[in-house]
Amino acid sequence: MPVATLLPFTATPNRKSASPTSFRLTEKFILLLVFSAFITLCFGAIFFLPDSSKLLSGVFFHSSAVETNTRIGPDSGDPGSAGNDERVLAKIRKDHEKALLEAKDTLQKRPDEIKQDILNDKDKVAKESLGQGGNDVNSLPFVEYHRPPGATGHEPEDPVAKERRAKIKEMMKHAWGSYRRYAWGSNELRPVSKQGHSSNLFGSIKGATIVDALDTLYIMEMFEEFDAATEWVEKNLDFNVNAEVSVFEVNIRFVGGLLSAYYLSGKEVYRRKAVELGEKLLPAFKTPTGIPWALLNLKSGIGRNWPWASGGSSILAEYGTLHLEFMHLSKLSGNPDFAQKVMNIRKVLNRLDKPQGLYPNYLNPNSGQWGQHHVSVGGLGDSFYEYLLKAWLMSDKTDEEGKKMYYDALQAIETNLMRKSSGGLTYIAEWKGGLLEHKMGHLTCFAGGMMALGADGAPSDKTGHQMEQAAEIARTCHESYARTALKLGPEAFRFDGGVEAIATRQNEKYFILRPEVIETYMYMWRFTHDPKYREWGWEAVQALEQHCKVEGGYSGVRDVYASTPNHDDVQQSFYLAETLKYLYLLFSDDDHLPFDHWVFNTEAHPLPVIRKDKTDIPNEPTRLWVFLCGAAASSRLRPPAPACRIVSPL
Ligand code: DMJ
Repeated sequence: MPVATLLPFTATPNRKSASPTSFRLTEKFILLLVFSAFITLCFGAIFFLPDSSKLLSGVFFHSSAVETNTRIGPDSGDPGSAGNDERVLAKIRKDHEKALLEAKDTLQKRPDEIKQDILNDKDKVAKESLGQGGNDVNSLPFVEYHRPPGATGHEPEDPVAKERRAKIKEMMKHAWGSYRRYAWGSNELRPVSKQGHSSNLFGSIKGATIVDALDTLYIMEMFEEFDAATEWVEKNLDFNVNAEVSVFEVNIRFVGGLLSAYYLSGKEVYRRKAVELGEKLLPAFKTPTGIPWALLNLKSGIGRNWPWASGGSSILAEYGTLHLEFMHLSKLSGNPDFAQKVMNIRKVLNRLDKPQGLYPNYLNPNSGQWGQHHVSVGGLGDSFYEYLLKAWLMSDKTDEEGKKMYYDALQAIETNLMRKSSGGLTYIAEWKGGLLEHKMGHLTCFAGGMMALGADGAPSDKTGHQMEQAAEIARTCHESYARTALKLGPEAFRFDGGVEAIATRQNEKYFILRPEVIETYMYMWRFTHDPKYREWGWEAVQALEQHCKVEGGYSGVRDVYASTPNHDDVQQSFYLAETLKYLYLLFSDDDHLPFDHWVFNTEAHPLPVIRKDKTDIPNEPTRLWVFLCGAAASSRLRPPAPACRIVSPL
């Protein structure tokens, strides 16, 4: 059948005039069939033909959207596609369910659990604000800087004090100027041979004298020198070294020095460097107990203990002298790790039995057990006790745990270690498994100052007694100087074999410019204003000038009992950090670095008291907003939208 015959309305010459009524029944049926088939086809086309606009855009308009989709493939989440709509809907549904579950969960929690969750979130955000892994010190949180009171002083009215104070500044100029001339950038100066000196305590970190002296330069208002030192720190102080350092020494001198320089000057570089170095020290705490290693390779993060330490132990005066600096590092960085690490040290110590209430100097970081039972308030033990007291003072007297540990320890020391010689000199002996060695180190002489500082807070009316003990220790230590030829104190002195406050062994007769005796004079002067302490300090100044001063700086001496000095050719960095600073403060008025605002770390670096009412401290680096929007709890560093209910800042 020709096609033309199947088309009902196609005119053909012979049918043009034909009437429809003239179709036969079969023809009508065929026409109906064709017509309905055509309608079905058109209707179906609506559903099955591709979308023309898309088809056209794909063919004629090479749009970027199409290109992008082609590149990233069919599952790329094209929001226009039906599959993606499905996925988006599914995600919304899932998030909604999750939020409901979380809200339900939160409602079932106890308030303390909710608080802990908030703190965890806060920690997390604080860490994130430090960058990945908490290591990016360039992204430290913003801290508003407020200089604590008394960063610089003024000339004393008393003409003698004024003149003596000026003299000590001259001494600092000589020590610093010589270092700058002969050893700039080295850790220390050899003042006799006029060259640099590096102790392996600092690995290959450089510039110990610069960092240790920063705050002394500042408080003596040697600002030109301070600026030169700042420039050196900015350009040269580098902690990216593949070297093993003493965690304790690096902490007290470098971290402490940088923190003080920050608090005195407000210069950000010091905060940044302190936190950077602090982060580098954290791997030292990777031990089974969290008691840190003594030595740490700053690159590999591998730690170990001094090979000579009893049974692989860590040393009390080392792991116990991190607290002040680490609390400030947490404050300035927003990273709670520092504080947690040092608080954990206390936890370990508080779990252990203490022989007669005493703390042995050796503790194994793997087993958490004491090593040899050797107790000392001098070398190996000293600054642990100092930091317990100062942690309490630095916390604005809120750290009750530190306070209790200090006064309990002091009581045990008084009972078991403090003795009076037949000549009436009070001293602090060393304790070895229950037996006393009647020897007192120069280092132990700091205890006079510590006891004076703590006397005011002593329990059960012991304030007066502790002040008396402090004064007795100061007197004994002064005697140890007065009984030498050079009027400088030996490294250790004994109360046995018929002698009192005298070194009997050749290897204990040296003086290396240490500060502890002068430190005690300074505290005693501040608390009593008894002029003898200034006189004793002045005697030490004269001896230093006479026997330690050389053309190229100041040097230690090998034998304080010899009539002429034999120089050891080292100008220790603590001479500038501590000895000269304490002398300067001894002849300054009490409002210079006042004790109610500042606490000195064990290297004499002043750190501000952290106020409980947060009034004068630059230490609120992060403010975390925790809020409820609908049912979902969230947290972030900015305030939430007004519609949300704020749960915290707490
Ligand atoms: C300083 O580094 C510190 O005072 C430390 O606590 C003990 N020894 C020296 C100074 O003698």
